[in-house]
Amino acid sequence: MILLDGKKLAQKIKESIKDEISIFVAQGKRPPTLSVILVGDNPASQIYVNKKIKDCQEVGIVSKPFFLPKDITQIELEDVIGSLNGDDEIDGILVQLPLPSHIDTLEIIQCINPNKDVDGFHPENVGKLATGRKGGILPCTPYGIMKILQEYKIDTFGKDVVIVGASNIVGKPMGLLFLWEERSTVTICHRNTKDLKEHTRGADILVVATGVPHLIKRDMIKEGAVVIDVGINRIDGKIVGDVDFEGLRDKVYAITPVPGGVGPMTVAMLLQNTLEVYKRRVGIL
Ligand code: BQF
Repeated sequence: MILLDGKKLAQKIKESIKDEISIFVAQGKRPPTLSVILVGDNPASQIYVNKKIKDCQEVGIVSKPFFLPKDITQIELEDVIGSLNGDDEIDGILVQLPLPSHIDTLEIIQCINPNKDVDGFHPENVGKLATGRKGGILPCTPYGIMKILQEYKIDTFGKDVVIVGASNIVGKPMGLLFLWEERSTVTICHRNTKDLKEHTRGADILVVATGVPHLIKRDMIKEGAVVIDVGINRIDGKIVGDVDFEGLRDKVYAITPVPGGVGPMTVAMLLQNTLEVYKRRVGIL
């Protein structure tokens, strides 16, 4: 069994981002700048935002945090984004999800300048992903998963890929990315899928992003499959994935651990996207 060490790969990517930025700064350029917006006090969101701020600092990206009250109105939040859109010193805008339920999330995402949309959630970037057009920004988690597969030389050509979970953040963009250049045959399963096991057992590559702890059991996969676990579930103090890692470990070809698998790669690709939009803005690309 090959352990797909996302933490190690994320560290390597962060090193190269750091080196690249230090060269730009030595040339007298301003550093990349990412604004990070957190609305309310969701504890998990606070942890993620703090991790992103810390990782920015580690690689030389200036982060500008905005901690906004949970009762902020739609218009007020849109105004904050509007002012960041118009600020030439800001390269990237990140709105931490989920937003409070009185906020229309899709409407907020639409307000972000697509050239500053480091999460890749704006419809213009989603459209470019869907049509295979270059020049868009890829969503961090699917992008990070592709980097893991590349790093471990796991070819996607002609493979049967099954994705469990059809979210706009992971499942759907992941499917579109596997479909690029018609490389893989993609099935996306979700909560209304009739017989989940029937699909997952056919997967050469299985990506699971459901938020259901240990949903995927040993009898649900094919021998020698590659299993990518996107789940992060807190169960009495312990963090577990959507995959029963211990049950699967001697049946798979390769598998990501939780923690230390996909999660660190998501944050690394956020930094990568921030560097990318910075280079476009400053005219390096
Ligand atoms: C690790 C996220 C669900 C909902 C909103 C490292 C992260 C997580 C795990 C992290 C995630 C998940 C993030 C590990 C960002 C990934 O060592 O295993 C890093 O910070 N993530 C988010 O911003 O919003 C979420 C999951």
